[in-house]
Amino acid sequence: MARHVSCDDIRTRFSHAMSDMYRSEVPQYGTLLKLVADINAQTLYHDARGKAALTDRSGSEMARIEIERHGAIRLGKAQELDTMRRVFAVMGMSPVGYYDLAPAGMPVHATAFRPVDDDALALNPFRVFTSLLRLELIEDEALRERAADILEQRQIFTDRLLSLLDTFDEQGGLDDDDATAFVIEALETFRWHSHATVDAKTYHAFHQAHRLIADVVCFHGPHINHLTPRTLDIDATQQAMPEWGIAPKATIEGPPRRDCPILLRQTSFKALEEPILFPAADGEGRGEQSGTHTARFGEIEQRGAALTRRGRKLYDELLAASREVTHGLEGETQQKALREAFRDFPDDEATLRREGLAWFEYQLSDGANGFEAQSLPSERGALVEALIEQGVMQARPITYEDFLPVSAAGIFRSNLGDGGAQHYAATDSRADFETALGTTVEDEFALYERRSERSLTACLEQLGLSPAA
Ligand code: OOG
Ligand code: NI
Repeated sequence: MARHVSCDDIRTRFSHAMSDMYRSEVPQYGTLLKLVADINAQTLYHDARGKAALTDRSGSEMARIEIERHGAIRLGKAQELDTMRRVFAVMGMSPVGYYDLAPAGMPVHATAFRPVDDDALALNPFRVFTSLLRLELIEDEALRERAADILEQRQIFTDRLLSLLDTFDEQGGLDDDDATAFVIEALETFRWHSHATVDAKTYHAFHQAHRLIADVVCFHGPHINHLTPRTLDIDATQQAMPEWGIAPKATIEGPPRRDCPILLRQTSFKALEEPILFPAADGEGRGEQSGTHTARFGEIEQRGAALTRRGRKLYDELLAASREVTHGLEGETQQKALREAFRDFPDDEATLRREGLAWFEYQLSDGANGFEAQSLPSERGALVEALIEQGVMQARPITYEDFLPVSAAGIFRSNLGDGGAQHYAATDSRADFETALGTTVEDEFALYERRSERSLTACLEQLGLSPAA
């Protein structure tokens, strides 16, 4: 039997193909890639911050940074999400985390498909933030039913892709020809279609209810709406954007700039107003009507350390509290107020580790033999600190691989324009999402914890110390 191509390989082929497609569809994305490459090179050259911005200064993260991207799509119905899960499974990507955007006024909930194993992440951490429209949040009953009917009729996957998914499930993999076909066919689902599937009147009715609804319901498929490269210095990139002819949104989402970067900082450039065509009402293709649609944009991100539940709680609290002082501020003034609001969040690695605020992974130092086992404490935390102090073991922060709901809402909003958001009552819809998905989403905290534990256990075993404690 022909050999199977690894899921990691298929993911990398696909992410390159997607990046090429998006660059030709949205030329500003190509400009953004150049700018980010430029800033990253400069940052690494001037060292300190650049290397500090990569949690793994030893190399594997340096290697992945150039190809690292995340994208986003918005799906319309449960069946689409379920099949999309199978598509991403072929690329070694699993659903991680649940993001409810309703409290932020977006009628969607979401997960992030991404690789979860250390090796796969090191090779290519390609992620896709995948939202599902919540039709039940459309208040007008007639409009809600209309949306459901339209979505019911569409098929966003090609027949060939569906049969390749069956092949993958039956054979447990794809051979080289099938993998090539898979990439080509899967790409079709993410392609932009300038023809709307509904007439202008219907489009405007959905648009009126919520711009997001029009974006999801009125097209042939869930066009990829942005692809995001990872920058090592988001402040410098944001600042340079206008010189490169790119207009960024006014504020950077997420935590402030720090010596030890945490979580995720993001900013985007405004969605383009693109020409679209509405089918003629006479059904004969005569008298197509032209219009415009804004959906696709560009974004950059800077990633820092993953936080523990405790660290995340502190982050969420400080962020919520910061609202009062940052409200209405923009640019550097906003960032300054945000930094001030975060001054109680420790900003050195040792404190983040000792206080259990961020996740770390461990490795033995070169020539880590000469340590004094007798004088070591038995309590786990004290043992870790003693080994680090003796220079036997090193700790480094684990990179945050996920998203932030408040930031995501800010990114959505910046593309929908003012007045895009609405008020939706908070409901617990995670179970509905998982039913549509056909599985439960993985808990991101558990993934980081496992990674940290695994690395520590390996170190202790190599030192002949009992990993239990
Ligand atoms: C997704 C926005 C969320 C991020 O980086 O937080 C996102 C969307 O607009 O569909 O991509
Ligand atoms: Ni994004």
